[in-house]
Amino acid sequence: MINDNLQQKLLSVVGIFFLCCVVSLKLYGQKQPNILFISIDDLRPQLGAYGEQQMITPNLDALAASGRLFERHYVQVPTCGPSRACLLTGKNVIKKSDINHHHLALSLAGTEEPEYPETFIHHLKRNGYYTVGMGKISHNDNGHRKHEGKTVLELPHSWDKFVNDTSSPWGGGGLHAYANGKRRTKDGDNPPFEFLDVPDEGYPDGWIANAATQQLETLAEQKHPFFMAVGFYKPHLPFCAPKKYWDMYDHSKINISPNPEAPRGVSDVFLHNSTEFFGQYNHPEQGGAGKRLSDDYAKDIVHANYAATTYTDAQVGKVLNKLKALNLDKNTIVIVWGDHGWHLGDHTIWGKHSTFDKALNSSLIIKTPQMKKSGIQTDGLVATVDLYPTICELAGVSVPKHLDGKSMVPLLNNPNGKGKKSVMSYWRNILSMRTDKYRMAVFNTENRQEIMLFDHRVDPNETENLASKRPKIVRRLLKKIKRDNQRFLPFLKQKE
Ligand SMILES: [Ca+2]
Repeated sequence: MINDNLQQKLLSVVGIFFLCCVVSLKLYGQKQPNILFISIDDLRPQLGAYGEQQMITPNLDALAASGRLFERHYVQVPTCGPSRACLLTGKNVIKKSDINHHHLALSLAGTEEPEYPETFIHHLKRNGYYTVGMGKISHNDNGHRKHEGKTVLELPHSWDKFVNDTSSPWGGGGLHAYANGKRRTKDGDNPPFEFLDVPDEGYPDGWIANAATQQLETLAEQKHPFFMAVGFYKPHLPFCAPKKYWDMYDHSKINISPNPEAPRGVSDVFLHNSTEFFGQYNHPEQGGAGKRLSDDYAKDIVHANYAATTYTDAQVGKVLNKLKALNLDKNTIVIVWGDHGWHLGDHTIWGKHSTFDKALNSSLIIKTPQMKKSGIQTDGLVATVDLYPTICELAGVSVPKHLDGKSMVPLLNNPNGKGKKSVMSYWRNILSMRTDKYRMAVFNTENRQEIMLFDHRVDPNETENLASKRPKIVRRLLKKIKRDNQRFLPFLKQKE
């Protein structure tokens, strides 16, 4: 028997509990976080925060110091469009034809609104978020494409608003841009880098930063939580920025790649001739697979890449400072994502499009309000497809079924937590898998199989292929690749 006094006490406790629930839900409702998503084109993990002493990236470093830096974030495809498609849909590519810059936009532009969300942005929009984008997010630099004679959004149902300032010298967008409204042309004189003495708005990312800060002022007045995506173009080729960013670096102290030679024992199928770099820009020297450039010219290019990265860092700083000035930083999640890595002469490659770590490992920083253990980086393995469920969890919205990724929130809460056991990446006839210790890539056609294996515990720069020396590990990892991937290269052979 419960006496009256105890019963009253119990009822009071239950009442207080329910009141607390209602109050906290209300508070939660009011405080549903905003999300600022910044994508930076071709940003390899080359920031001061990643231990790159030469880099001048104070704004991204400060973000990492108050958020979580992911040291081992791997993209699924080492090129712009497909990597962004994996980010946006939370799904791996399933066939070689998916590896096309316009694959996602071609499948979505002009379509009716589907029941299953077209992207995570669409999902946020359906769940109370006001969504706004600008710059290079899906693939095209202004978020639009031609479809049946009309200009339509690449992601037709994801955006409440897509900002594209056509009054800019480039008429909006800004991919492959030079100063004064010029762009790379098919047969023209296209220098790989340019540093004119112009203000930040002399190149397109200055315009993107201004659009983003103006947009934040509008968003600060709105009641709905917002998702804002800002897509910066640099350091994608051509490496361009106002001259002051070039001048910040002492040219004599620029280091070239620590692993400029092709790795020992690696088949040619894993190397390439850097056709984007050598084919689309004019150079005083010509390189190619297995052929190094002179150290002097390599130094010029590395210097240019660093300066273009510093320029973008400064634009990111403008956006983050505005977020703070508007007092939005207290309730805004900030994510900075690089769409893939880049070989700055590593392995004789100048560009992306490879299945080495240098092309697949890219920058990722996430900062959430009231983050625990902020400023401590994590070496847990994560994949780009993991961002979709991560963002859903942070935003407090449901996670759709059939995603290929896994939430990174445990690593946001505890940098020492465990990441994934492996991350798979895809490129033409190659599957490449990163585990805690190894990277193994398999080139596979119906007539030929080639394998490369690197032990990252002793060879982080991937200089020696160990596939023939470690047959047991190759067998084990090949089995795992076969098990984890059944769609992309379905005829993958098992080594006996
Ligand atoms: Ca890119």
